[in-house]
Amino acid sequence: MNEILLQLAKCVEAGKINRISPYPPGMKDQDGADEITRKALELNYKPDEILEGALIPAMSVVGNRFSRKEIFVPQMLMSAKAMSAAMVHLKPFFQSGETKRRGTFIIGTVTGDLHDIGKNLVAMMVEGGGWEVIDLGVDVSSEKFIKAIDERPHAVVGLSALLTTTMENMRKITSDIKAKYSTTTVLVGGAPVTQDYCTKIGADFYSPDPQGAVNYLNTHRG
Ligand code: B1M
Repeated sequence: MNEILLQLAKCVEAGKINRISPYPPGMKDQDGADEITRKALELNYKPDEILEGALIPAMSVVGNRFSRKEIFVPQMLMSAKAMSAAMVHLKPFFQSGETKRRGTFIIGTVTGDLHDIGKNLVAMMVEGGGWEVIDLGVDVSSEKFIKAIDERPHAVVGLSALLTTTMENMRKITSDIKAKYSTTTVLVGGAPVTQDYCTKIGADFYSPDPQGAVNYLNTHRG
């Protein structure tokens, strides 16, 4: 891999956001994902080259380390933040349509549920996997999901729930979505959710962690 892309990938893997960020201590006073992405664009690297050649592989390394329990939520959050700092510079190119994304992923925490830490991680990792992400936030009803799908009918949908009570709302949301858009793929996740539950409610895929969702999207839809 080219030197500057390697440097950028290293920042994302380590969670080095920008020069002033004190984390990780071993990279103090060094440029972070923010500065290096800006530099790469100034050197005429293409946004998709930066995304595909540095950010996506780095986030994939991070996601796999998290799945193997080699790192934990705080480290993964720092990596996701470093990736977001890089994406700030790339987003204008993607939004202008100059550079293509792999697809659109609509995500939200289901009706009645206000937990968003896991959902945000999934959103960040999927964005790091090269997808456009529409984050509908928390306490999201069937109507709100369907309105978002109306606007992007080819999108894949992700539902997150953290409570055994609100998990039941996944069933209704999945069936409401499927009633209107039978071919829309619905992914489910969150601490109380299981593969068995996913199958029972007619959702398409269950992942216990963000990387599983990214792998599924990139293998089956990307
Ligand atoms: Co709440 N809470 N909480 N809470 N809370 C839990 C979930 C609980 C297990 C704590 C406990 O009692 N031990 C319990 C649920 C019990 C149950 O239903 N079985 C609980 C409760 C009861 C409640 C309240 C009802 C408390 C009350 O008011 N009496 C209340 C409910 C509010 C509501 O939602 N309506 C409540 C409120 C809150 C806070 C607001 C204070 C806060 C949320 C802040 C926020 O999210 N902004 C909070 C928190 C922080 C927690 C705990 C401590 C941590 C949750 C978390 O963020 N985990 C939690 C106890 C615990 O887990 N130790 C607890 C870290 C996060 C990275 O993991 O969200 O599981 P997680 O996401 C993972 C995976 O599940 C997966 O990827 C992530 C990374 O691996 N994943 C997906 C998630 N979504 C996915 C989607 C996918 C794929 C993977 O595809 C689409």
